[in-house]
Amino acid sequence: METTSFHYCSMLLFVALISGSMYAGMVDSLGINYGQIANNLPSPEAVVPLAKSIGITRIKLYDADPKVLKAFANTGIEFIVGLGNEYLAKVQDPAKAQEWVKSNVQAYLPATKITCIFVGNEVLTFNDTSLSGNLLPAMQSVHTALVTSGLDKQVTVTTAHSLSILETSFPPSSGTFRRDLRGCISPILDFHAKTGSPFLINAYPYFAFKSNPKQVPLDYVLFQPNAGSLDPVTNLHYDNMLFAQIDAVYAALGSLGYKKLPVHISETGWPSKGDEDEPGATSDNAKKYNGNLIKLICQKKGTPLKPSSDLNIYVFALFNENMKPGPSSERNFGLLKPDGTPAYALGFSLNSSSIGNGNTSSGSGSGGINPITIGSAPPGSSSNGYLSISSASATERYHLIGSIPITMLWLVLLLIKHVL
Ligand SMILES: *[C@@H]1O[C@H](CO)[C@@H](O)[C@H](O)[C@H]1NC(C)=O
Ligand SMILES: *[C@@H]1O[C@H](CO)[C@@H](O)[C@H](O)[C@H]1NC(C)=O
Ligand SMILES: CC(=O)N[C@H]1CO[C@H](CO)[C@@H](O)[C@@H]1O
Repeated sequence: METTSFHYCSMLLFVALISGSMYAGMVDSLGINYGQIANNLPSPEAVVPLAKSIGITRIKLYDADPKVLKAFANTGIEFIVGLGNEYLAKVQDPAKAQEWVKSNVQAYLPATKITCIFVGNEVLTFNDTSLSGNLLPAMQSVHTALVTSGLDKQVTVTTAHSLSILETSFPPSSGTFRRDLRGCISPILDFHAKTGSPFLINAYPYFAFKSNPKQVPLDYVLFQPNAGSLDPVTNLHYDNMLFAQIDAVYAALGSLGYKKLPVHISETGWPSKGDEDEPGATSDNAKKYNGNLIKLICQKKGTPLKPSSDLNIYVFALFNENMKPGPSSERNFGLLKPDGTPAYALGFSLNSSSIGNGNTSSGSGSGGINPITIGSAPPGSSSNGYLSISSASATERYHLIGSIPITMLWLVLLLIKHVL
C-alpha cells in the first residue's frame, strides 16, 4: 500500500529517431517472468529495486518462493505464483490444497499482492494422460480452497499452456486446438468462464523462426516494418507473428464456444545468445523483439482481432538463468545478467542505486523518485555505473515511483513533453 506507481512510458528518443515518429503513452502494466534456475542471482531484496527500475508492475513466479514473496511485500507489484506439475496429483486432496493456499498465498496477503495462481506449466504438451487428467481437478481443488478462505474474489486460478496445444495457427482465423486435446481443454475453458480467470499462453515467435529461418521473415517476428500478411477469412492484416499467434488462440477458443475468455501471454521473449545451430539468437534481435514489444505494450495496442484489449504480457525473463538445461538460448532469455546489469541495450534506461544491499530508502523523498535523464546522462550521474545502460543508446525511460505530489508529476510530464 505504501507506493503508487506512475509509469510514464515514453518511448525513447532512440525509437523516435529511428522510426521517425514521436511516441508517448502511459503504461500501467509491464509483466515479467522471474525464473530462478540459476546459482548466481541477486537476493530477492536486491531484485526489488531492479524490478522497479525497469517499471515492472507484475511478476510471474514458477513457484511461491517465500523469500521473493516477503521481499516484495508492500511494493504494490502484483504476483502470479505457480504450483508445479509435480504437485498436481497431491493437491487434488482438498486438505492438501487448503494447506498449500494457506502457506503459499494467504500467508503473504495482503502485503504481497498475489492475484493469481497458475496450477501446472504447459501440462498438456507432455502427452502424459495421467498428468493431464490431474490438471483440472487440481485447479478446482485450489479454487475451492480459495473460496473456503474467502480469497476467491482477489485470487484467480489458471494454468499456462504452450502454443503447441494448437493444431493450426495460420491464418489466425483458422486457429484450433489439437484434436486429441479438445476433450480435455473444453472443461478447463468452462472453469475459466465460471471462475473469471484468464487463459494463459506461452507464445514464442522465436521458436517458429528458429525451426524455419528460411521461410519465416525475421522482420515479421521482430515487429520490424514488413509487408505482413492478410488473413483471407477476416481480412485482418498481420504485420507481426506474435499478434497472429494470439489471434489464433482467440480463434481456437471461439471454435469451442469461448470467444470472450481473456487471453494473457504468460511468456514471450527472445534470447540474446544461442548455439551455432540457433539462428536469430543474438543480442541485436533480442533488443528489437523486446524493445518493440514493450513499445507496443506502452501504446496499449491490441491485436487486429481484439484491438481494444490491452496486451497482457509477461516478458520472459528477468534474468539469464545459468542452470537451465537445453541449448544455449535457454540460458539467455534474460533482460538482465545476474549481476543486475542489462544483458543488452534494452532501449530504455535503468536505474537502481541499491543493488547489493537490497535497500531502498522508502521513507525519504529521494527514495520515491528516480531521476529522469534526457538524452545522454549528465557526466558523473552514472558514477555508481550500476544499471545505467550505455547512454550512447540515448534512450530514456521515465519511471516515477512513490508518493510524488501530483503537481510535481505534472511538472515532470510537462518537462518530458517539452524535451521531446
Ligand atoms: C504429443 O502429441 C502430439 C500429437 O499427437 C505430437 O504432435 C507431439 O509431438 C507430441 N509431443 C511430445 C512431447 O511427445
Ligand atoms: C534497510 O534499511 C532499513 C532502514 O534504514 C533497515 O532497518 C534495514 O535493516 C535495511 N535492510 C537491509 C536488507 O539492508
Ligand atoms: C546511474 C544513476 O542514474 N543512478 C541514480 C539512480 O537513482 C538514485 C536515486 O534513486 C540516484 O541517487 C543515482 O544517482
